[in-house]
Amino acid sequence: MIRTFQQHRLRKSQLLDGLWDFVFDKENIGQAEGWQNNFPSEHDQMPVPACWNNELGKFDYEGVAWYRTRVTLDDSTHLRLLFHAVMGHADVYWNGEHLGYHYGGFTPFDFTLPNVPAGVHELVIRTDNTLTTNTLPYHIVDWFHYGGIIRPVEIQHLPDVWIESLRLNYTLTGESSADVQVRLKLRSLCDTPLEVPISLYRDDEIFQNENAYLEAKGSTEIVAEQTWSDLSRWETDNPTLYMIRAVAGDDDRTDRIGFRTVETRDKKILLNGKEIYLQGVNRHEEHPEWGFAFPNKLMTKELDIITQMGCNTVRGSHYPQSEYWLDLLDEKGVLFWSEIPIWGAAFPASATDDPLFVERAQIMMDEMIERDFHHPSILFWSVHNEIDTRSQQAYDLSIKMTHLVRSKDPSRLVAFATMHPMNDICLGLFDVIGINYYGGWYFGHVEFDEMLEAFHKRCDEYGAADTPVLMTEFGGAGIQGDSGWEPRLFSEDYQAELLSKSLKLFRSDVKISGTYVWQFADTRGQLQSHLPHFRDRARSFNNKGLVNEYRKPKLAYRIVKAIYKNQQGPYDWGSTLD
Ligand code: ADA
Repeated sequence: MIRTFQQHRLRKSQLLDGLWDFVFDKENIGQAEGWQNNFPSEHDQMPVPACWNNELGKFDYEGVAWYRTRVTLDDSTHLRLLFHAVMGHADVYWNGEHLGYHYGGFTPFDFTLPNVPAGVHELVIRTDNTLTTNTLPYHIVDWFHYGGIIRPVEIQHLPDVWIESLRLNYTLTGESSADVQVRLKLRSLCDTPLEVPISLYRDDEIFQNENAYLEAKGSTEIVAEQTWSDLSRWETDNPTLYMIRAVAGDDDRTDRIGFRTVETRDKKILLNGKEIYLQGVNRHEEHPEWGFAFPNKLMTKELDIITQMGCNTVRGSHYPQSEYWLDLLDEKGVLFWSEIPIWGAAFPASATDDPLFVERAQIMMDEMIERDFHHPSILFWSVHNEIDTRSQQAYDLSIKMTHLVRSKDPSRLVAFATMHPMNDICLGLFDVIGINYYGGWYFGHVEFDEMLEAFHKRCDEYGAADTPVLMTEFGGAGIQGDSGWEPRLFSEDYQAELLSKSLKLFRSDVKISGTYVWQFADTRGQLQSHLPHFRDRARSFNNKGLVNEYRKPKLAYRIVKAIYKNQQGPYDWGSTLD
């Protein structure tokens, strides 16, 4: 399942999950040798979706790899090939013909093939997960950069007229009423003009019927505007959701929406007009056995573990997470911070001058917003993490990215995470500021007090006096099982103490509106023996998780839970830290 609900009842769709033929192309000769037509006879097999690095003998391969599968059609049909996520560069071939290229990793792309004859067809994909100076992420990055087809590939059978997109925009006009605008984009694959009946449904009740006329191979857009009443707001403790469905002739599409407002005032974040304090964790969608191809089944448990510790929010560090996860957040009323993988701690300011880098960032951001627009759980679109926001280059990039986000979706807050809070020149450009600060780990002790005071003054000077501030990262490593009588670096005790002290400090600062602990679970680091980076990562993991990589709790989980749930008792470190 891509989503937690059925998206199509009329449109036939099938996931091409399973074992595909697979071969590495270490010398990058496949295209020159025409592997798209002549797939090497000596090949392996690889599950789809999956990351190749999780299979034996393929752990640290970065580079080009080819996949092949066959699709058998009983009847001639129009097809849509939908790739939910392929890491890096992807070239897609259908019976040897190049359908197109996509660069990305965590967002979907598709191809439409009209009038495909019955029979057996060959689908070949060339992927390349190589990181360079203009990829997202940059080639030095603090997580394991897996390769492969990480999310399902779907084939959909399209009728002559199909629904290309369904978009619902709304403005809340009262406690339970909204002005709603539904935009439906239709496309025709037919050689002659056509008329199709359209029906729009709210929770299975029709609210609009009309006909659409399409020229031969043409497209059209239907816009329906209505006032809806009797609506319940999507609240964290009562996350009411509404299904919205469009039927156009023989095609249909369902999506889901929740009605809520999000805004900021006097450094506070307001959900449905009420101030909300955010208690969260950073989550990589990663697991040592599955890499980025995180199974749906584990997401349910993951979210239970997160909500049981008193979290009302998750930061999707550092890339667009799967739609299934976002659906679960919508259903549980958990707020989400969504971002693209501009992870800048290791790159020079000049790296963002490269127009290809900027273009890739804009496309990825655009695709993420396009895909996830309806999720009520998403409050923040975050445009970059830890780039050199002291520089003019970062300022210019921030202008471009914030313009893009605001033009695509003015209904949410535009955010970023800074690692240079004291010298940041971009503070005034955003709706929300995130601070990543590793006092007590990479440097010094947990002494944020003075720094925060000076930072708040800087915000006043840079036009961000009223902008909410979130602590988007803080923490330290604790190796699960390493506990003792004293809080030594890398022990569970040190990590727990550091987080406890940090949280108490942040929570006592009225100018901070929330905290995201770094991080929910231990994650594989980019550590490879031939590379010089991150050599302080014990076990080749980033060990700052509240739970280990198999989601087993550390002491820090219980400490943070006690603080987030305002519990007193054995897990309250209380005055021993002062
Ligand atoms: C940064 C970064 C994280 C992680 C963290 C750490 O703040 O954003 O991805 O690398 O540091 O563990 O050092």
